Amino acid sequence: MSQPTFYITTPIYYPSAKLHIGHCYTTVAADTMTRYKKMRGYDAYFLTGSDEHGQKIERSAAAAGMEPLQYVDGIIKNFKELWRKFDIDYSDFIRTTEPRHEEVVAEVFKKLQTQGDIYLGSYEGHYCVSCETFFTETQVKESEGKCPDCGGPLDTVKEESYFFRMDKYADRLLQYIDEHPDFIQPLSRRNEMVNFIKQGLEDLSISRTTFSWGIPVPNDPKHVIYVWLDALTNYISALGYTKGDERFEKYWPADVHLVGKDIVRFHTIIWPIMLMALDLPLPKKVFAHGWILVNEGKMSKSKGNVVDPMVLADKYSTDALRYFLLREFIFGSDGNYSEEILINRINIDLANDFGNLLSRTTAMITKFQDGVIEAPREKTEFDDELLELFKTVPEEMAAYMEKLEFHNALAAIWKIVGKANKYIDEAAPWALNKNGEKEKLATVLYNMAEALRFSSILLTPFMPNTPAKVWAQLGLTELSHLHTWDSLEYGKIPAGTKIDRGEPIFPRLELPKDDSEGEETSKKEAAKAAKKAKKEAEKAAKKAKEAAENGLKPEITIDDFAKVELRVATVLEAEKVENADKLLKLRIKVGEDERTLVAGIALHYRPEELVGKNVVMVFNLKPAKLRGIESQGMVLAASDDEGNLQVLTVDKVKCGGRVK
Ligand code: ME8
Repeated sequence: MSQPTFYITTPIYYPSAKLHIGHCYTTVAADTMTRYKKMRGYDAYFLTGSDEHGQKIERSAAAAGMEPLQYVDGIIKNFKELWRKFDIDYSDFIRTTEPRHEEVVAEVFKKLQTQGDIYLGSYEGHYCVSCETFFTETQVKESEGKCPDCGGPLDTVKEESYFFRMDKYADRLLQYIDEHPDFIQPLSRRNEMVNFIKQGLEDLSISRTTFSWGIPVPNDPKHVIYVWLDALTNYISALGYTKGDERFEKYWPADVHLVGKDIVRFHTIIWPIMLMALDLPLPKKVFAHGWILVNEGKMSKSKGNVVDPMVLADKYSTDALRYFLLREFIFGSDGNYSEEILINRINIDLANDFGNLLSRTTAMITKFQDGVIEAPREKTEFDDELLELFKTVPEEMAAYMEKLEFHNALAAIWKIVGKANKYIDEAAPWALNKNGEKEKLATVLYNMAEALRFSSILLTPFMPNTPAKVWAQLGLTELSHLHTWDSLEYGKIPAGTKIDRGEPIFPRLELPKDDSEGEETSKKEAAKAAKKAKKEAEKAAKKAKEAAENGLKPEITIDDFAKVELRVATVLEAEKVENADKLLKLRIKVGEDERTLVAGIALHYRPEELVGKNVVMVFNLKPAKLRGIESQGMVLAASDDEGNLQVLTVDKVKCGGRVK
């Protein structure tokens, strides 16, 4: 059987912008997916590159006193350096200024023109140089003369232009979207695009005469080809389309185009229509991820809130950053970034959970078995659950990867990590050692090592460097056949393996000190902040109204939330409240404090089921009398429309712990 192929792309980035973690997000996702597919036996091809033409670049180069190509050359060097630093193992990096690309774009233009899909007309309208996008009169009216996408100034353009007949293909595209439910993802984007197409597509202006930094229109060089028509073609020019290149046959259509949500329209309307006109198959999937926000706003150079990935990479490891990007944010939704969130994620998941598992395992194998992994011998009552996860988690992770749900794939891997840490606490190898139960001890230590091997294999696509560190400490470096997907079977570590305990792989990090205190805020900044606050208040009011209409509570700030003190409480006693079907009276302990609570959960829990549980409660709720009993706080529970109710419990954090 021939090897299955997988072709994935990122957008090609503009070299005028400084790359930030938003760009790394897409690229890390594509790299992870490629590594994962390779691990599963695919011939995976990953394309990225740079989008180097257009008025924006021409202007930036002029401002820097350089020729455009000279200007972009320098920036592309930095791009490549960044990708190297993040272990981005692309198969090809395409620059739209390369002849191999320019030739294909010219050929595509000629073909579409010859078959009558491109015609010469005149364009009068609005153009945003920053977004390199044309806008219709209606769009501009709605945005009060500003760019509807970025809010920046618009140029009024009146010039002779070539047009691409988009409307001709609108029905075919709608039908395609309808017949291919997976084509545009997530679903919300798909609905948005369908509505957009149904409103009617205007013919697209695809050439410009007012600047020259672009690919000339064949036989009419006073026009340059519209930068998006040029850029989108990269996905096929890189494969040698029209050149008889076997890569085109092999990899097209693409399995996934990863894009940010701001450029979905180009990828799910213009691009598919271009492909239909070229009589080429459409990509199987366009997946739009959300934005990484800083203080709820999109990162941009003009706002000065750009987070530089090089700086972060030097401070934290790129493996940790790659993990963070794909674990913290839900691929498809927006998410807020701060250094504090990053550090917490590294500390909790990597230092505490994963790093500690390695430290504990290697420490105990060193101490109790002279640094040798022995064969598992006598079973313990705690083994089964962990061994069951070895069977189920790989497939669970694989299913999430297919759906590009990276955060869930990582959460699945963490089931093994979490369970293994709990397993240590339950099986207590130190006690087995003390009691001379060597047979069981060997089993527990072996299973801990296997948990590390399994999780490291599954983490390989996400963190290209960390697994090697684990192999080294477990003494498995030379046994590369135990690092593969196919080796995900319990019991593969040979008995007698000598481990090599090393330093913690993810040391705990300190949160940075807040140095904003004492900073002088200039009047200008204060005015700007006031304006922003007003705008935010208006936005919040609008959101609250919408939320109320949808039966939801209004949005709150983190400060609102911080007023609620949530704590872990152990239930000491529980009994029914007389003459009240739904109420249970609980005696709980929170740290040193003992309290009485009344909870409306009697239809879902028998009193004895709750005793000993660590529940989550609102600690600073004003006491209230219920059926004559003073309830000092409230137990949290989740419920759904089907009448299920479940009290929130935690199993690792001790009584008195805080919930944030
Ligand atoms: O749009 N969070 O290039 P570009 C997440 N050249 N993603 C972000 C982001 C953020 N804060 N900021 C930007 C272009 N992005 C075109 C593409 S493809 C044929 C041509 C993402 O340099 C953004 O959503 O502006 C988009 O996917 C990519 O970075 C855009 O980079």
